[in-house]
Amino acid sequence: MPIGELSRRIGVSTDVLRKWERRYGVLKPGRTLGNQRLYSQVDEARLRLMIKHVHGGMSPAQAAEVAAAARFRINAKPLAVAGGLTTSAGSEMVAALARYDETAAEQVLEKLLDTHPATTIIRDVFLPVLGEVGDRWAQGTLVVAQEHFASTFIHSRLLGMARGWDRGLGPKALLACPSGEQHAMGLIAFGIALHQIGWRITYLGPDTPVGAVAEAAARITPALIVLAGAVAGGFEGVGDEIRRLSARWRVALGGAASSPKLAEALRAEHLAHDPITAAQSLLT
Ligand code: B12
Repeated sequence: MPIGELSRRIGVSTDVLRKWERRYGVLKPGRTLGNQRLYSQVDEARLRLMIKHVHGGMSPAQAAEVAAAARFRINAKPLAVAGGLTTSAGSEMVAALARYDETAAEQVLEKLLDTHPATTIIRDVFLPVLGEVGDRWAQGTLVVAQEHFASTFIHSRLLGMARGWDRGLGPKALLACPSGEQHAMGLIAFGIALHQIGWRITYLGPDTPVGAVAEAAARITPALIVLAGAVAGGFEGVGDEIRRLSARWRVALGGAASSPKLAEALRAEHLAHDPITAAQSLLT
């Protein structure tokens, strides 16, 4: 990332960053072909550690030394989703869930987990299964009870895969669905993928007033806030509040309730594509 972006994420001016780089060697930027400095997630992690130690009472020089010596493991590789799943796992899972057979659905999942990364399973099995369940419910070939059973199964497994997503040293993302919005699974999938590329996730869940999101943001100072929803018109009712939020924070909108035009009107970014691809796009 360029220095301006790093400065915005960390909340330290570009002048100070340049000074720290010169004086303490805490940053090791790469260069573009045009010789512009480009900072990595590891640079960001070092800075965050340095700032933490400065706040803890160390001198900047000492804090920089500790941060420079620290070892970080940030997974900045593209997510392991290439290739995709071409098995019949999705249909087997839908069939098991339609007959309320949780054990059989779990067995399908367990087998997949032996051989595929979570993000592949989410993108190529969970999301299509949810789509199919929804379509079949709309067509009347699945009843509400089956739809709820299937959604709850996937919801709980997604939350299981999400455990520990607040750990690490990467930038923080604050995720929530606005008031009245219950469709949270796309957002959880997005958080799981984002964590895999190094971010730390704070998840407030469905039906969260935008004021509560602002309150949490003031406490955790996220580098990004993502609001997501599936119900058409879901963001419009809270448009003014979202605009206020975007005046202070980097805000992005995702899910079917968002569009590039709406996001622009709310001074937010629009996250296009499915949650996994959208998370991946934040690498660049
Ligand atoms: C599960 C589900 C529910 C569950 C949600 C539980 C939960 N914990 O999430 C429950 C039962 C609560 C529910 C309730 C309702 N639902 Co519902 N639900 C679904 C269902 C079956 C799956 C939704 C889902 O999670 N899909 C997985 C996501 C990832 O896929 P997706 O929604 O297609 O999203 C795509 C993109 O938008 C994007 N994306 C989605 N989220 C995000 C987030 C980020 C950050 C990013 C980058 C991208 C992204 O990724 C996907 C593409 O890969 C869909 C059917 C369907 N076809 O999708 C209906 C659906 C979304 N529901 C619908 C409706 C109408 C309702 C109800 C109004 C029904 C009712 N009469 O009560 C209520 C409203 C509740 C509310 N106020 O929010 C409609 C929405 C129509 C619309 N656009 O307005 C759908 C499409 C069903 C339909 N065919 O009519 N629902």
